[in-house]
Amino acid sequence: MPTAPMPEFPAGFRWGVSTSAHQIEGATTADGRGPSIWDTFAHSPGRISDGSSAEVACDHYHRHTEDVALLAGLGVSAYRFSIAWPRVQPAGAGPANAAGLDFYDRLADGLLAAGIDPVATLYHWDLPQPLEDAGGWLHRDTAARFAEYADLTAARLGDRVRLWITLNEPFIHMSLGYGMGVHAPGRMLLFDAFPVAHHQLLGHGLAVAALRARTASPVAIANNYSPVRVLGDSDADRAAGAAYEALHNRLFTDPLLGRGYPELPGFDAGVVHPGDLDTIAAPIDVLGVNYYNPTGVRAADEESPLPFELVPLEGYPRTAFDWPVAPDGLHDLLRWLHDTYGDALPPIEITESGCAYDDAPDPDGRVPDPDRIAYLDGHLRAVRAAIDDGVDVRGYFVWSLLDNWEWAEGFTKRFGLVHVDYATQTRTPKSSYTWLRDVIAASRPGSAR
Ligand code: PNW
Repeated sequence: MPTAPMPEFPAGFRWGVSTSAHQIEGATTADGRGPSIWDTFAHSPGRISDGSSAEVACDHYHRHTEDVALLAGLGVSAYRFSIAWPRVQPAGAGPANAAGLDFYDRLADGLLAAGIDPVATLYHWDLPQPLEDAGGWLHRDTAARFAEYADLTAARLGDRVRLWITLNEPFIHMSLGYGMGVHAPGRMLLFDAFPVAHHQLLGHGLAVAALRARTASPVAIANNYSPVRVLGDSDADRAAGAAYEALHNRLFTDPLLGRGYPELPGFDAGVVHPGDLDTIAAPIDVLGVNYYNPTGVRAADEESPLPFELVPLEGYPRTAFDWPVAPDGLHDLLRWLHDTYGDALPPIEITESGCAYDDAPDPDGRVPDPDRIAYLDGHLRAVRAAIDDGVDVRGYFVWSLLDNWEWAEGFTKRFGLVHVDYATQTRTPKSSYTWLRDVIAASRPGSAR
């Protein structure tokens, strides 16, 4: 699909792709790995739309060499993967399981040999089940356990990981995992899930300190953000927009950047101990931004338990997930972060951006995905426009390298630049892979553009 030439990105701009351990690795009992909350959740009837689990997934645990070759072929300068806590500490506590860390050792070495920076996320939602049995992220002690795990992992990989990311999307983990029960661990606590926010942030702050003691590499967190579109122009609509803004965009950012918690109805400050806010506000080097779409918000009915109502946005094309395709939302979001946090805002890297479509091989064995090309083209231009506005964006990671196990949606949503036939584990680069490869190559210094 022809697109106009991509505008230039600053020298040193980091091009990458992202994955997460539980969505691609499989091998869930290999080499001493313990069970995570997602193993338990997927084996509970009715939780996953296609009844699948991630026991095999993309079998990346055994095929990482082939997958690193796909990364090298794409020409990315970085690869963001996550480390499975239950491989490193099968019971969530105690000494490191060396065999589990060996896998990430091989992966990091393979990446470095291919000239690709390893970017490691410590926690992409796969809590060791024994920690959930003890209360999970509702329990303050989980934050200390997380820092211990960070220390063990950095002791082994600290010399090779080029950027550490503590948590992935703590908002989604809290809201879908503990608030609404549609993700693991499947708890439906609504606003009683707020302690999960604080304990994740506390774990982040403690892990930053643990990482600083082990490595000189930069440290980040990956938050997801959704620019708020207020529908309606009453004071009640605007108040609803502000409430949703506080919940989705500020709850996990204000305290990180030294502002304490935003006002939130139902937030019980009793879990916040003296000193916690200082721990949480430990300086980070990069803010990871995961962006998928904006959110339409208006005032809720009187009877609603929520201080807002979420409304589907009209007038946008939609992905196979029914999410609106809105590159303008990414531009708005980056400006919002810049305007809201000013000098407190560290440099940004887009740590996830991508889309699901029903991609399938054609009779010639190719996988054309013009909608994904249009999606990436639009979102990269939005990043470029934000840079022109003065926002310091240093990198862009596509979600995802491979089609993979999309949590409660099982194998039904394909986000990859590379198609995976799960029956045979055959990988087929889609047309978006070739397109992105060419965009990256054209952006390299010295390329004839
Ligand atoms: C992110 N929402 O999750 C995750 O970091 C990835 O693991 C996941 O595969 C990817 O986005 C695509 O879903 C999200 O409901 C899950 O708004 C749900 C939402 C957003 C992000």
